Amino acid sequence: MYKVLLGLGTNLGDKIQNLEEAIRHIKFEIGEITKISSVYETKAWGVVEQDNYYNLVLLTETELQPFGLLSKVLEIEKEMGRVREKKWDSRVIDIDILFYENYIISCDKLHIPHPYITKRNFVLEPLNEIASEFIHPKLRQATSVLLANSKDQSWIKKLEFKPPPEL
Ligand code: PH2
Ligand code: MG
Ligand code: MG
Repeated sequence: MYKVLLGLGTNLGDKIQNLEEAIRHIKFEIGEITKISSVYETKAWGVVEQDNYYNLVLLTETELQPFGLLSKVLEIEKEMGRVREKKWDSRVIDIDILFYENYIISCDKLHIPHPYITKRNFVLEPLNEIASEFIHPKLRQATSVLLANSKDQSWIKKLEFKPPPEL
């Protein structure tokens, strides 16, 4: 079993329902979810005039290899009705592979660790909630240190809602 940290984001439609549906897909098609962060409301990063996002990070254990996992993630996004037009367009669901064990992979279609982790509090905050001591394999620093050093000034609001792991 391989430990994988995924980042989820949504800013279209019923955001809580989208997160719950994605969690259900992940559980059945990727692997058991062993940790899950709270949901964080965040301002759309890198784009203007988009609805706020709901973001969370979860830890799953899977038998899938990195590229098999990527295909599965894209399949789930598609099944949930994601249409890809412009980069960073609003989306019903985005599932990003943040870390796969301590692997470092740099290919056209797959970059692990996810290249923007350190630039985005909407990833660092929820990641810190469930994996504060996890060491970034490239930067060799713990999540808590990356968050403390983050230059992202955007606001982030932790919601009361935390998806139940038994969804
Ligand atoms: N995802 C993006 C672009 N901007 N902003 C927030 N707040 N949350 C996201 O998940 C997000 C974003 C591209 O994947
Ligand atoms: Mg993304
Ligand atoms: Mg993505």
